[in-house]
Amino acid sequence: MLLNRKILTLDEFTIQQLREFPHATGELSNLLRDLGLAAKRVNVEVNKAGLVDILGDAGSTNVQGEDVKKLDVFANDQFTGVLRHGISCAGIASEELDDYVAFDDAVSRQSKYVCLFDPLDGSGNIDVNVSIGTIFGIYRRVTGKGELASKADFLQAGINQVAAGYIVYGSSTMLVYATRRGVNGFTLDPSIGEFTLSHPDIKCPPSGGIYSVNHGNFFRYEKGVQNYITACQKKDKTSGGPYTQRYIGSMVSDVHRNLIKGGIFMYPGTVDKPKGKLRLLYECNPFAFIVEVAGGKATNGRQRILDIVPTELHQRTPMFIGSREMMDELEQNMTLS
Ligand code: P6P
Repeated sequence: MLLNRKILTLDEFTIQQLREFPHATGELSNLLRDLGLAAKRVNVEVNKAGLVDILGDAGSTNVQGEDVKKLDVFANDQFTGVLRHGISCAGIASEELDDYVAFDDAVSRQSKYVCLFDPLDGSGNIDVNVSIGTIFGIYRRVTGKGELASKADFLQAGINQVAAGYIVYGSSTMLVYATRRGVNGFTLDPSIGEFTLSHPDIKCPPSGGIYSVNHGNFFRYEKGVQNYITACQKKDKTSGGPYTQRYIGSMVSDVHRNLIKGGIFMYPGTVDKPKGKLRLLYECNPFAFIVEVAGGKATNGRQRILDIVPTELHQRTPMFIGSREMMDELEQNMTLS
């Protein structure tokens, strides 16, 4: 039963979904509400990043060997904190933390989910005011309720995700999340401080005219990828083009745009970095889940992203994701070469 209002908040939407599953415990709704709360707190700091000395390196470097910006640390603390003090999460893994964290208290030990996230992806763009984002994936734990979460809970194939989503801190702040029932987008309404349903039932167009890739690495990509990029540049009206190249350098923004408008995002491996740059567990798996539910595809060039069985928390993978027909054309080029 839809409430007698057009605008649903995130909480109202998740509770409405819950009402359709009487046996559901409400833990997933609680977890999504917790993530929404942390996102609102991060959004406040992101919006004023240029005004206070929250910019600049925190002096440390994270497991990726990258300079850590203070906002990275703040965002990580916010998402870790709300999940630790919630009632739905047994533990977390984060781009900013060397290892996973099992929440060792009686309530968390009884929780049935674990959450993996990149608290602030694209943080290199903070200082130049380019949009950045948070990416998260939610899994049912494989260890028993009452036990401490273990690494096995986090090293699950992406196909096991119960839900996945992202927040994009851009011209407006949006939270998009997917369950197997669909993908829905919520825009933060500052007047009431709530995420409100703005993009119901998002579908990825089967094709599009946007391709996103870092051209600077073109001659380091394998031949099939080079051939596909060249084919994108040669598209004309008779072959479904011309295509446009759009690459912000912030995965959340690039993939979000392509999800809505249709397109393909590529972060291929290179000669010197065959696994590419992007992280499987908390960058690629969540987006692969979301885009597949919306009707698109996501592979590492040879295998479905969601089928990859992880061996390490921070392992990298080449990433190709987007509209189904564009992905099929890419795969044909990679097979032929
Ligand atoms: P490059 C940001 O650092 C990030 O992880 C993604 O958000 C983005 O798509 C990618 O790296 C950009 O990497 O090497 O093209 O600058």
